[in-house]
Amino acid sequence: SRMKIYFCGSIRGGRSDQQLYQRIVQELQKYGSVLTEHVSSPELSDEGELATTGDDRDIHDRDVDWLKQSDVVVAEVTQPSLGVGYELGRAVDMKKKKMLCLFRPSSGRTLSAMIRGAEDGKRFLVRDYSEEELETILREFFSSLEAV
Ligand code: 6K6
Repeated sequence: SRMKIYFCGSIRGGRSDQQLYQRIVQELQKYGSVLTEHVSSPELSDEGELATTGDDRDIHDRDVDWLKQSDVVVAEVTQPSLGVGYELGRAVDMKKKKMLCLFRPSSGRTLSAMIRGAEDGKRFLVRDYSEEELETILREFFSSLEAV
């Protein structure tokens, strides 16, 4: 069966990278099914509102459920987000999940030590990148998984 990919990106933390999330999700769909496509939705504001959604508890419980089901977690971590940090922390404690965090130094930001410092070179990877490297980085990441 296809690989299940959980994509994390900021929602209430701020939506300024939403178009990039869309590109990432499109690219990820080449490698498996993306459980959290809505993170890239242009209809989702930084209030995280969409008429069809339930309350925050439903969102949380459903997302943690999807996180448990996923094989791989890919997070765009340039725009700081409590939700993304929480998802990454929860996923670290779920054994056997492979995680890739993508950070753009061109933003002028410095990534949280709790994310940068979680890198272990195997299960938890942090990659500094620029947008034009996206395809290459994802290709390398997914081919390294096949080799395992
Ligand atoms: C409506 C339609 C789709 O989603 C909504 C409402 N909000 C959320 N839905 C699904 N996942 C969410 C929602 N709000 C936060 N998350 C999860 O937390 C996503 O998986 C993101 O990776 C992360 C964003 O956290 P914040 O703290 O930036 O909101």
